[in-house]
Amino acid sequence: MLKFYYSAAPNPTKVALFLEESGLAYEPIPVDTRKGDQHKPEYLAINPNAKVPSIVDGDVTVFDSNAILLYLAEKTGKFLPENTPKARGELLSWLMFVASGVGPYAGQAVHFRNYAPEKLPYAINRYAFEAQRHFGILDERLAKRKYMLGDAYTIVDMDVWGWARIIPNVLGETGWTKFPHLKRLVDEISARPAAQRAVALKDKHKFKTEMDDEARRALFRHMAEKVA
Ligand SMILES: N[C@@H](CCC(=O)N[C@@H](CS)C(=O)NCC(=O)O)C(=O)O
Repeated sequence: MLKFYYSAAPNPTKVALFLEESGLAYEPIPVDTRKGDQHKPEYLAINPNAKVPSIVDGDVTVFDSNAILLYLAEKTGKFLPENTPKARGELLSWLMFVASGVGPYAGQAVHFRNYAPEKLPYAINRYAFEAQRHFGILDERLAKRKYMLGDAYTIVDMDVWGWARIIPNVLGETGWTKFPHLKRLVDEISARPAAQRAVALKDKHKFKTEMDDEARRALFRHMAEKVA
């Protein structure tokens, strides 16, 4: 059975959404990143980047959430747009936009807002600004169409949902006010039974919740090494 290495964080949760939506049988395997499971040799053999999510599907290993979404969509033939060069161009563009823009900027915005040991106004504002700018681009697109690629719910919507559902963590409590169209999409997806199962998946295992020294050592390894 397909093995799904996960935690409760945004990138694994969007893959959990696909797995739940598609009905693929899978075994969820917890990777407790606050305990440092991502750095264990057995996990590094699956994902040398020491992050979640990853999947092992028979003799196929895939890591990085966007690669996994595309792999699973192509494997099942589900949640893809029509098979034309134009639609595929849009699919790849928006998947990469989320992978290289939305995810990294939102992640760093959360880091500097909530976890950095010093509150650095420059860093907080830079990442919040860029996260807000990326969410704004999604919102503008969703003002003109029901889903990211048009009339059909696809892996791009799942990808967007994974990060947009935590907008209050990224931009603060008033974060939603500027993105009514994105909020409409997130609310619609969050109400789906598959999304509720994806969010509840974390309760199948006990994940550490404390952000203590062990967690900081595992997640913020730069704190122990001066590079620049
Ligand atoms: N590009 C990767 C990023 C994965 C990533 O950053 N995962 C986070 C959770 S959302 C993680 O594993 N954090 C633990 C760590 O950084 O040690 C993807 O899209 O899957």
